[in-house]
Amino acid sequence: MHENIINKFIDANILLNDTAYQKIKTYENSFKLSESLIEDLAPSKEDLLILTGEIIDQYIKDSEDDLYNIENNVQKNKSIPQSKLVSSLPFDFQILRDSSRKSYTNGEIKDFSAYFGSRYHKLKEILQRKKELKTTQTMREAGNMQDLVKVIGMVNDVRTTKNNHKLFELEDETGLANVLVHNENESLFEKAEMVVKDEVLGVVGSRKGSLLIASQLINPGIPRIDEKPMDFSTVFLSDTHIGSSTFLEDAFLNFIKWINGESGDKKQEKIAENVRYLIVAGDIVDGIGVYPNQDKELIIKDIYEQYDEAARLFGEIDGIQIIIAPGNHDACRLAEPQPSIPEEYAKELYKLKNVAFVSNPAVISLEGINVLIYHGRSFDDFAMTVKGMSHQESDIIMEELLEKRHLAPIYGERTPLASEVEDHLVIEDIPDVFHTGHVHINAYKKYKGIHLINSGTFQSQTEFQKIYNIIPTCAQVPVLNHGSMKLLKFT
Ligand code: D5M
Ligand code: FE
Ligand code: ZN
Repeated sequence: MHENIINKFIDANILLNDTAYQKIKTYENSFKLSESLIEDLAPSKEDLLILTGEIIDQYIKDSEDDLYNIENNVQKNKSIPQSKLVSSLPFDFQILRDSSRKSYTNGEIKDFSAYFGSRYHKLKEILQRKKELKTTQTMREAGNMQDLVKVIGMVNDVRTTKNNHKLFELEDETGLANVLVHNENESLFEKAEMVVKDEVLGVVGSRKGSLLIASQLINPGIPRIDEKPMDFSTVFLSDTHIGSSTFLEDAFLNFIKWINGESGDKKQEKIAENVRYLIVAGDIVDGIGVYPNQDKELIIKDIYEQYDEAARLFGEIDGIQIIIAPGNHDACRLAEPQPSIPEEYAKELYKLKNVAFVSNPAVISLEGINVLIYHGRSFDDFAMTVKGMSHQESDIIMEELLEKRHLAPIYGERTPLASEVEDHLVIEDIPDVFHTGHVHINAYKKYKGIHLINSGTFQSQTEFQKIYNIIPTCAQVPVLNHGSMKLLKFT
């Protein structure tokens, strides 16, 4: 394990001195600390960084500094909150991708095949940009070849053989291939354990009878991106579940006071001054009839009144552009892509001048920073089917979604997908920020230069979550403050 850590640092051109090594080794979560040190400090290819104990102490201190507790310490003698001055600048906010107006389906079988065709072609094109997959064979051609074979296909089926090898059925328009990944090939086998049904994958291998023995599994993948400067701040929310008796109203009111510049210490007030945008990634209200006996936990039992209450609360927020996407509790079609919350349910919210509604998923640009918003329903499927994945660490799932370039590859499990003529869940452009919710547990990681953010919840544990042993992290709000992550805790 510890040798593994050292090798990871060496691969990233970072050498550890003895004290640095001891500090990492004895840290509570040494694996996570190593990962973030490598991500944040990684020198360029030609440089070498020597990591000392002092650098690590400072790094840990700075990270802990990012966690603030905001008690209800309302400030007196305040004239105009600074946020109002900052927000007098015009917002530079654009919706880059929104499926609300493009999404039509009549649910016929021919749409179903068009849908998978669209997914396959979009992802194949991304895969073929890779040098290993510039020239590939179709499944039919590969069936007649003896030596090295390169194919691109959609995974129909994933199985573990009785000898504990992995076997996939891979399909393109011309036929099928049975791909075998030997368990002796450890690193390849590890990758094979991440493969899920209906993703699109490149395979390099050789034929053996009716099998294709894989030597490489290739994801569409993403490159490392350069971070763009951000001279403003964005607040990320999701899963407020307004209308539920478990909605933490007091903490939320405290959050509103902070964002309006009316509470918090000097440091927190400074962050609030910079906030120009607030994104809500779904489940803004608790909805009705979402799970059995939900009504027993509702304080507002009418969906229209739930949105009225949301309008009352979000209406308190001043001088900030708010962007709202739906989740599986909102009054929307459940099948993804979900169109934006309909105006008929949320009349009062629609009256607020500073609120915009987008689909789930959606891509928006905030002053040139591209944010991919996705509620996160497919996390349930990943947590249930992929070894090592869980609701607790949605950042690991988010990484894998980016590498697969698809937000919800698994069809027909917990995530309902609309069989459209176009697959809107393919991740076509690399975002600067990937914002999700749904799991009710905060997560943050910088991955290949992209901020992966799960914004937690303002709902305490429900009866349903007790059954699944989901322990939510409540009222903790991530803020990307001039490009650096702060987590503000509201009590
Ligand atoms: O989701 C609240 C929490 O419950 C979140 O952690 C995901 C989890 N959840 C929701 N539905 C399921 C299913 N079907 N299986 C497993 N876990 C699930 P929310 O969308 O707010 O109800
Ligand atoms: Fe939720
Ligand atoms: Zn949800």
